[in-house]
Amino acid sequence: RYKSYDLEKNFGLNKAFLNTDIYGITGEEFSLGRTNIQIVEEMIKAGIKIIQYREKEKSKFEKYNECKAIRKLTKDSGVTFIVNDDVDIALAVKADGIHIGQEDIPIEEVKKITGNMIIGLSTHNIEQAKAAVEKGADYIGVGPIFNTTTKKNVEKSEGLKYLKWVSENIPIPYVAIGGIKESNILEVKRHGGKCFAMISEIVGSPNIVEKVKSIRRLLNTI
Ligand code: 3NM
Repeated sequence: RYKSYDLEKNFGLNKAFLNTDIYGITGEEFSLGRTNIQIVEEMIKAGIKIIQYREKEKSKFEKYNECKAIRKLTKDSGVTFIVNDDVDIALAVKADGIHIGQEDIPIEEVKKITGNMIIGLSTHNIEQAKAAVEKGADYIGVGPIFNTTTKKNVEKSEGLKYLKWVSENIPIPYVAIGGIKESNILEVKRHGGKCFAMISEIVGSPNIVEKVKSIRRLLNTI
């Protein structure tokens, strides 16, 4: 366990929101013609409890409008809503959290702006994971576990080996991400995965409710 971390201080907030198996993320280009909003509706129907809005192509205005609608859908169904990258949009729509990457404004600065909103940070190696804990991330992304073409210019990672290390050393919640599919998810679970983020595998599925059911059945076999 990573020593300098104050478990008491941060865990109160964390346990509830990441005590879940599947972390849903939007990705309209893989959504078979469905909109981000339609995808979120399907994810909610499927019983996904945490959903991140991730959209790299649209204008702020379009993103804001979609997030406003998604905020309503998630609020009405008790789903945690996280916005990727855009701190201003997260604040404007009163999202539950913000997710940032290594190339964004430093997490300590974001925390000053977002107060006690949940803050997640993408990490790709041990040093980044340790720094994330020290700087007060509420949870970290751990990836890419496998090759993925969904995220452009993603930093390389030792994947499963890095995940295993995190599972044994990092006290805050962590989400495995990158190339995770129904076909390899048990391998990820065997390397310490507890919460699994998938974009293409879920939004690219014609029947999200059935896909999630099938993944959950599989996860329950080990
Ligand atoms: N972040 P898919 S990998 C958004 O390693 C994202 O931090 C990653 O998409 C990271 O499930 C990734 O389609 C893409 O592979 C995940």
